[in-house]
Amino acid sequence: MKCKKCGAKAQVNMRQHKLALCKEHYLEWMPEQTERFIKKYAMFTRHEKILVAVSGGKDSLGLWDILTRLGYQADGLYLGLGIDGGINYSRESHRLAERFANEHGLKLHIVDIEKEYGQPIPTLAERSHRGYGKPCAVCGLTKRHEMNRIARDLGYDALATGHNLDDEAAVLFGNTLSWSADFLLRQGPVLPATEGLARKVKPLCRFYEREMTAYCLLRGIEYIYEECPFAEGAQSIYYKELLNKLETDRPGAKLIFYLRFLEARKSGELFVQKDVEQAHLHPCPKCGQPTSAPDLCSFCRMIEKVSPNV
Ligand code: Q46
Ligand code: ZN
Ligand code: ZN
Repeated sequence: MKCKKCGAKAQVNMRQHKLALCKEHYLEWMPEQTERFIKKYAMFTRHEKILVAVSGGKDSLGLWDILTRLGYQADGLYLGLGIDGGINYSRESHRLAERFANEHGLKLHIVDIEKEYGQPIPTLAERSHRGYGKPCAVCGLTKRHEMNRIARDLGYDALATGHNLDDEAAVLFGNTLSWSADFLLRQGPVLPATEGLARKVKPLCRFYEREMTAYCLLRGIEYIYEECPFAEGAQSIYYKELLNKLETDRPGAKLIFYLRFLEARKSGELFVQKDVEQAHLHPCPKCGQPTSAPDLCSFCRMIEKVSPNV
């Protein structure tokens, strides 16, 4: 297989795009494409300050690297969840995130959940009795709350996460199976800012997971290979496997599934945009983030329940 641009030996073959590229051209192609998506979906401009949620994995570090190479003002945010799982997961991911920041002279904000709220995620989950023995519900709630808090308090214009096409297609697949209209309406490359909530953007949403892996390997970015130990058995992983089977037989199927959804939603043919939910939101009296609950938001309620003195 030869590079389509220079004829040298190709390092990455993307059947889904009918495109093979050598290392040099692949490392040019990824930022070019990212820039195209950022503009197409009007995610942010060069004058805006971006906060990248960095987990130490390939997607978030790859995203941070690409945005920096493109000349965007992008700082990082690492959330220390306090997850060990026998593999030192949080400590190792923290080390890699910090190492990347230091090597590239970038600013990384660090929030340690245990220091901030008295308990690491697994203990918060256990004590609040949420999530049927898995900490993921509490972890997701906490991550959303903290990312938004930091983005807002420190005056960032947008919060960027490293969700790739495999992540987005799996979520879309799950939401389609249950026709969850509210979730379908909110899924997309950009979620505009609303009162108390930062704009959220996903610049990698059109890249396959293997494209991100190839990018990090060819760029020499050291990232944590292990998934969070609690991810095992997650429904999203099962959906990813199903979609991968489909993709093997029909290269490009995952991308078409996601892109056609975005088109259908934009055209308004399949989904009717409604603003009802927005009307019921009010700021949480404790943290100020919008909530539809009558009093405190779910995050503050969870923290109160677990540690009444915080
Ligand atoms: S939610 Fe669950 Fe993830 Fe949190 S506890 Fe791990 S698997 S990190 S994306
Ligand atoms: Zn080439
Ligand atoms: Zn609150």
